[in-house]
Amino acid sequence: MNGMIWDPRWEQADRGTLEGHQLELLREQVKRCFALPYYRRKMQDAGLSPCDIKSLDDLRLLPFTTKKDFMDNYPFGMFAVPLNEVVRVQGSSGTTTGKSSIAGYTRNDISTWSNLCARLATAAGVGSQDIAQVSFGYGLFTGGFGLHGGLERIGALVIPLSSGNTARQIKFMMDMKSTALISTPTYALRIAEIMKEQGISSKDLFLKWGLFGGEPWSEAIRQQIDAQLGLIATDNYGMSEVMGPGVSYECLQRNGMHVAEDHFIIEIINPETGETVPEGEVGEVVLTTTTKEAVPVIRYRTRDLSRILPGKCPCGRSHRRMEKVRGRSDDMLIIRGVNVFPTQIEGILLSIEHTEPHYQIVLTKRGALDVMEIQVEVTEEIFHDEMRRLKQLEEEIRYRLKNELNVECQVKLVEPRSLQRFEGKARRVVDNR
Ligand code: DLL
Repeated sequence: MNGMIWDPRWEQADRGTLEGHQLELLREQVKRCFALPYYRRKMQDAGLSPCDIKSLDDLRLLPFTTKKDFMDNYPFGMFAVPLNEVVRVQGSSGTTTGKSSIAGYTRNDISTWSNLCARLATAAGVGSQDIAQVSFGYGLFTGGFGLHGGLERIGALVIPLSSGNTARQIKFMMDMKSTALISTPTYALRIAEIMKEQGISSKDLFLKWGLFGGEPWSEAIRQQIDAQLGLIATDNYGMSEVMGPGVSYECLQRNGMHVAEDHFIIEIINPETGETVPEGEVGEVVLTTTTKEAVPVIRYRTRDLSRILPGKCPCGRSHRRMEKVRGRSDDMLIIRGVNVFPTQIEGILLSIEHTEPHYQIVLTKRGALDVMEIQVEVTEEIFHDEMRRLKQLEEEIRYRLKNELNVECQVKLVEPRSLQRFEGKARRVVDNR
């Protein structure tokens, strides 16, 4: 299935044109950054001046930018224009550090951002005839305002509900006949759960498209959302330091997220050495903006792990695709020497019958040993079943995790609806070590 393309000139540009454009923009941006004390110091420390950037490969000479740089220069130290040219700030959700990094936008930046979110919405199937319910939080978080701008730009009817008050979300979906839902995947599942409690099925709704992002989610969760809400769920990715949503997005082929390469340059590096990994290998995503005015960023280390997918996408977009993000390198759990991501655990849990997509990973220490307990809700039906069946289920989960991920863990089946629910991004791991 292929939908429309919002900006065919750039989304379908051939590689040569695209790379020529990237280089031209990069050189201009490096010049602009050199005028900033923050970047000038970093570049001078590396013995570089803007004229050293002669090819796209020379990007590798430039120093990285990290979240810490945003923190150290909080709130406006990374801004490249006078504050009177900045029309808005947004910020990160602060889940990692508890502190927000502040991103600023000029009037042009806001326009570019809306355009990029218009691309992602179009790629996900949405058009001017759609009624789009935005259930991302509005506020500093970039999800709400970002998608809002893009959806308005394509002419969809936008309902800016923000997240929360799930019963009202469902009422609006029915009353207004919303055709697109925009939220975190976690919140989409929560909406589906409350619908079930209220005896409402996807057939009572009008949803066709689901635009989800902001956190890692497995293919197994996607299938559940598709089925429970009766829509086509697509993934999209971004972070406030770089822009917000709109950095990369899936088309209806749902086989990786097209990176908006006319605005961002993507690199995949080995997080330990900082070197670029061979094409197609998994590593840390590093992004450079090429058109942002207020807060241009050079080689931002996202900590997110992904890879560039080979081959062309049948949708006709030429921009390269990155694989669904597995998680942040800081989310990776190391349990008795074995590395594992919560999304991998999620994939296995959901492939087992009688489990619900609500789980929590609790880490504790017993002496020097790490102990991982996986608490997972089971279906109503099995919860009231005999002990033997519950024990079997527990055993099956433990066996699959050991067999497929090589992790030893304890499994605790818990009552339906007993674990915490989230209206934005989920927090799956409780670390009591
Ligand atoms: O989450 C921006 C966004 C909003 C993207 C809505 C898509 C939709 P931050 O709050 O700054 O910005 O968090 C950025 O969230 O570095 C990833 O670790 C994670 N993340 C965002 N989208 C995805 C995704 C927004 N599709 C951080 N898959 C990023 C996996 C994601 N992780």
